[in-house]
This record gives sequence, C-alpha cells and structure tokens, in this order.
Amino acid sequence: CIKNSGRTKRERIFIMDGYSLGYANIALVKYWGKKSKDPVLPYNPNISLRLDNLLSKTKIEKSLSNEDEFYINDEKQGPEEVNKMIKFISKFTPVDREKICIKSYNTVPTAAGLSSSSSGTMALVLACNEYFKLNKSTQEMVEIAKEGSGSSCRSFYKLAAWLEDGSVEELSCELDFSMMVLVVNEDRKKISSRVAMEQCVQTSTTFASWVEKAKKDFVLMKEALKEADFEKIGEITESNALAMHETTTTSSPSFTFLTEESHRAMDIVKQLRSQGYRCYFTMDAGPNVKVLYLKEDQDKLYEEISKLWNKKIILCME
Ligand code: 2P0
Repeated sequence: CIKNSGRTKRERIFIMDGYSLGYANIALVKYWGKKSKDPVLPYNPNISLRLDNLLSKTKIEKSLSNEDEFYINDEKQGPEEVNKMIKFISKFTPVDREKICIKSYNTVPTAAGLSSSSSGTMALVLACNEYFKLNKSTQEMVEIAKEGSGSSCRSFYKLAAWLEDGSVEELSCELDFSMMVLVVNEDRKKISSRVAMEQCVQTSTTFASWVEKAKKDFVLMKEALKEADFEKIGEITESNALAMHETTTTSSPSFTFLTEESHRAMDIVKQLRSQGYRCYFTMDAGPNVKVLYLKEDQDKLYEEISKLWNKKIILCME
C-alpha cells in the first residue's frame, strides 16, 4: 500500500503505512569537504544516483513519556543521538512543540558507508513535514535536509547535482543505471564522514588537487550523462572515488576506509571489465564497494560476481 502523498510521481516522495520514506544516494562525483558550514556548502559540485531499494522509513508520534525519544530499528537511542537529532529538527519545527517519539527503520546497515545518513535525514525531514503539518515544498525540504546531512539533499532526485552555491538540480540521463554493493563489513564506522572529511580538508596534502579534479570531473560527468556514454561515466566514477580516498591516506594522521577485502572487490570489478562486462566501482566513507552497471546487464553480472564474491551482495534498485 504505497500512496503518493499528493505530490508529483516524478519526485517519488512516498508515504507508506504512515511512514515517510527517504532514499540513499551514492555519489558518482563525490562531496568531500565543506567550503562553508553555515550554510553547508560543498567545496566542489557533486552528482549522485538515488538507490531506490536502500531506504529509511520514519514515523513521528506523540511521546508517551516526558521526553523526546528516538528509535532506530526498534533500538532506543542514547542521549547523544537524541540531542543531535533534536538540535537538527529544532531548526524547522515549532518551538513550543510537544515531546515526540521518532521511530526510524533502515533497510541498510546504519553508518556503514551505505548512505544511511542521507536516507535517514530525508525520511526525518519528510516525517516532520507530515507530523507538524509544515507544508514545505520539495525545494524547501531539500534546503533543510542539507543541514542535517549534506549529501541527503541529493536524495530527493533520481540523478542530482549539488552545486557550490548550495542549490540542488535534477539531472537526467537516458541510461537505466543500477548498483550492487559488495558488502565487506556492515559495522558502524569508527570515524564519521563529517569528522573524516574535516580532517582531510585541514590536513590532506592532496586536498587542493582533489577539489580541482572533482570540479573537472563534475563538468565531464555532466557531459557524459547528456551523451549517455556509460564507459565515460564509469571511468569518471572510479577515478573520482580513488582521488577522494587518496585524501584520507595523505591526511595527518593518515587513515583509510578501505580494507584488503575492498581492494579484492575492486579487483573483481576490474577483472570482469577486462572480460567485457560493463561495470565500474565506487566507495564512500566505509569499506563496502558499490558496482555501477546498466540494469539490462544485471542478471549476467550478478551471476559472474557471485562466483567471485562469496560474501553478501545487495541489489540497490527495484
Ligand atoms: C558523498 N559522502 O558524496 C560523500 C562521499 C561520503 C563519501 O556525503 O557532514 O553524511 O553530514 O554533510 O553528507 C557523507 O557525508 O556528511 C558523504 P555531512 P554526509 O556521498
């Protein structure tokens, strides 16, 4: 029982059984570094693809206790998580509101570099809009979401560009993309994206060259999307991800999100490509490897990858 909550279908903003749905997105050109924190502005324009099967669903109810409560997957969150969430929603909800209970479910592992912050933030903003009857437009919710998690502003569109001036644009491409995740580890990451990217901004010796490359990649990616040139799209996606990850190893202290298993997954993608399969990898603030491919190739690619990757694989599109 999925019903569109009165908005256009293209925007894909759904309410299901009283829950607001937020989707994860994976960047093809990454956002890695804030030029400004208030408002949140990225150093470089970035582009993402929304993953319709990786989502968060959130419902707000009146709290039955005297305090605000927050549950993720039925697990009561501690004061630190509650305070972080309340600080965020206080920016756009009524000052004299009643205490609330927020119930959120992630279909993706939380904080494992699988974009749960973007899906969670989008779902939370939509749920607040419903519960407090804020009547915000999509554009207004995009602006709000970005203050909770920068990348979440991109989840409102299938293909989104978040620009340096803070605006978010919907892009289009005639290709039917899909992604699968080669799961290396589903644990919560030890260092948050926010802290990690700040450290890279402050100390990475390759940060300036990363920004310069990412700006060029953005222009090239827009062209490639327009031309529907999948090979070009894939090549930019891979090299952009590698340049982003390089800023972690060149920061001080040096660190990496990637493990030996991540490198093994990347090698599998390269090996399959050399055999003629159209597939490319990208990684975010975690060890898991996402594979970009065309939907029409899914069955044969999944079959081949399953032979080489004996751990969990998540298919990200419907
Ligand atoms: C991205 N990531 O473009 C990049 C690539 C992770 C790696 O955006 O500090 O949770 O809340 O703005 O949005 C993850 O960072 O960070 C992210 P904040 P966010 O998808």
